[in-house]
Amino acid sequence: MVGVKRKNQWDKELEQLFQELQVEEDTPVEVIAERVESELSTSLKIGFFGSPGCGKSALMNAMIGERKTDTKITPGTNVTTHIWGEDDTMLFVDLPGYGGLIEEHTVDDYWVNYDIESFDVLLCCFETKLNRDDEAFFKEAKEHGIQIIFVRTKSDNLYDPNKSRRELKREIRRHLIYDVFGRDSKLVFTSSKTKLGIGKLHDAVTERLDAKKQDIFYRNAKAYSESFLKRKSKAAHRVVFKYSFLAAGKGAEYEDVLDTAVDVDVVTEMIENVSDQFGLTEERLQKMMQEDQEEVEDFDQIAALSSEDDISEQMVLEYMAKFKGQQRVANITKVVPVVGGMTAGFGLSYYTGREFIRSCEEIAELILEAEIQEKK
Ligand SMILES: Nc1nc2c(ncn2[C@@H]2O[C@H](COP(=O)(O)OP(=O)(O)O)[C@@H](O)[C@H]2O)c(=O)[nH]1
Ligand SMILES: [Mg+2]
Repeated sequence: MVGVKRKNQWDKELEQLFQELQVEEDTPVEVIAERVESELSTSLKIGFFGSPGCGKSALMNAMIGERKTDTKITPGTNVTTHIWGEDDTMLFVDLPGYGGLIEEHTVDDYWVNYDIESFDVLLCCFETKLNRDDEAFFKEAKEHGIQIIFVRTKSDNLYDPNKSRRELKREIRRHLIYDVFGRDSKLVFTSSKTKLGIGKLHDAVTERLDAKKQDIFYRNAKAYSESFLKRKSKAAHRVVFKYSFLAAGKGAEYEDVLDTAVDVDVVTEMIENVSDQFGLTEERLQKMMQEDQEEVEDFDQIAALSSEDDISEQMVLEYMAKFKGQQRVANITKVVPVVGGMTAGFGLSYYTGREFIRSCEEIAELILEAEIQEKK
């Protein structure tokens, strides 16, 4: 029953996506390509403000899940931008805080030099307390309508022999945040060491984003809960849509093995992209191989496709070939209004991506369960 429900859900999503993109029977391929590109080219920019050593880098890793990153340093500043996602869509900007300002910068020009208005969310990280400059800065940011979340880092260290953790948290919340910034301020206690509060921080971030940017966050951030994982799958779906469209579009070659015109190179990129979004690293997969791999159908094949080394087109071709000629692929094709010879290739690529997401989700669920179990 679950399978049937899920299938209908997927098809509904596909239809909805076509509606959103205003794709009709006779929409030219170039126009659709353009819409698909713009659909996924939005970027999300999150700022991490705080003094050096307060735990910003560790927090980023906890939020993302120890994945490889590209970094870019803005000349003349101490600003490092960490970039994740396809088309550089998720940016974590390491803001130095006033303690890390380089000589020629002052607190006064921080706002302009660090382009504060450009952030979707600003995480104000602190370990013990905020200084007066920080307070003034965040009051101003709040007045400008910038979304701020206060993050008390290293909360595993929260300890006082005479007070409970709860009391300590309440005091911090009241005295450092509510009394200074108002009761509508958001404070999250996190520990990058124990991962305490990271899921809560994810929720706080997504609550402050519009649907498109939420999608970017769900795709790129590490799941700490089943509900986050579900949203991740849903968001991954859009990426699969994009790649399927590109794989079946112009330049796709007729593939004998698959009996359709499809660009296997693009599908390979899609597979890499999706596995990256689910954080299926070599290390995690290795661990699973020893434990409960029999719970996942075709685990070895999925693991090979998710490995961090280059995936061969041959492997992808074999994986795709399994779905060739299936009724369910034909069902997708029926939903696709695109004319021309690309419909079959789209259906097969899309179905492949969707099945791959499903397998990744299953594996990620098992990893998540194991991680939760470890903590107990
Ligand atoms: N106990 C504990 N230590 C942490 C935590 N996060 C970071 N640290 C430690 O604090 C130091 C500075 O962390 P880092 O992330 O580099 O701070 P940054 O300079 O703000 O990027 C490192 O030695 C980390 O190991 C945490 O959640 N708990
Ligand atoms: Mg750092």
